[in-house]
Amino acid sequence: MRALSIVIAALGAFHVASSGQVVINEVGWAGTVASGYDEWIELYNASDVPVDLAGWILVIGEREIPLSGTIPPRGLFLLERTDDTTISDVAADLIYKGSIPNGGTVLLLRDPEGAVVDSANLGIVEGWCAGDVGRRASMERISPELPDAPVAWRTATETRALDAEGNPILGTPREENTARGIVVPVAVSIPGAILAGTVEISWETEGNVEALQIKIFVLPAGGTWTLVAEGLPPVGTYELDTTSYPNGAVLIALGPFDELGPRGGAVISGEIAN
Ligand SMILES: [Ca+2]
Ligand SMILES: [Ca+2]
Repeated sequence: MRALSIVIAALGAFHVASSGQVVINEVGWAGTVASGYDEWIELYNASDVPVDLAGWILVIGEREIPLSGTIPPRGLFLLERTDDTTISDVAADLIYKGSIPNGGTVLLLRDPEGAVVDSANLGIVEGWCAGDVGRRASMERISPELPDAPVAWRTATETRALDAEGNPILGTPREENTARGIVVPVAVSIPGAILAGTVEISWETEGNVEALQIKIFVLPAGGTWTLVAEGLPPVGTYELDTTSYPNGAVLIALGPFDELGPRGGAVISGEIAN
């Protein structure tokens, strides 16, 4: 019963809906060792049918990039900036123009009807959920099922491709994200979707949970993600005081973290009504 309520909550967290289950899977916002301008982005089709990207738009900050081409079922799609040598040993699916600011921005994926079906870095005040400009490491989504949130992204630590000068890239362009291999299941529940006063959030992390700490983030309506608790045990509860947030839609993200970033998590949508 508990598991069922969790699944529903997780699906409900796709507040941006999903028409094709295409997600922004990886963002090479820091560029590469060869050039900080050599940015790249990877999309993933999490569905069992091909998706024709004609009419789709990837929004990077204020810039709109029209997409074209087809992503096969469970397939990846690589966008390289300016030319195909950005990732020198992997063929791009689409070449685009325009920069991704190192200081952070929001990426949105819009389907032909204009619906926002996914995002990356939404609700972040400054910088990025993950990635590293010093090592030119990408920001990998740890699971396509996990909605965009601070628990959904991790800095890439492995190499699967070469940049324009033949240097290894910390990232996995057009390859499955290595971060997916370290996901620890966590079940999260709240009493209901309407939240008032103090609300108990409970969670259970499965598997090898040594050296993991739970972090909880809250994204109020029209606001930004805030870390509200950290250093919590793998199984536990937390009393969230909702009265400090405005009434309206709210997302609560909870996940186990190791020293390098999130290892999984859940994003629950609710509505604050005090
Ligand atoms: Ca290439
Ligand atoms: Ca990848």
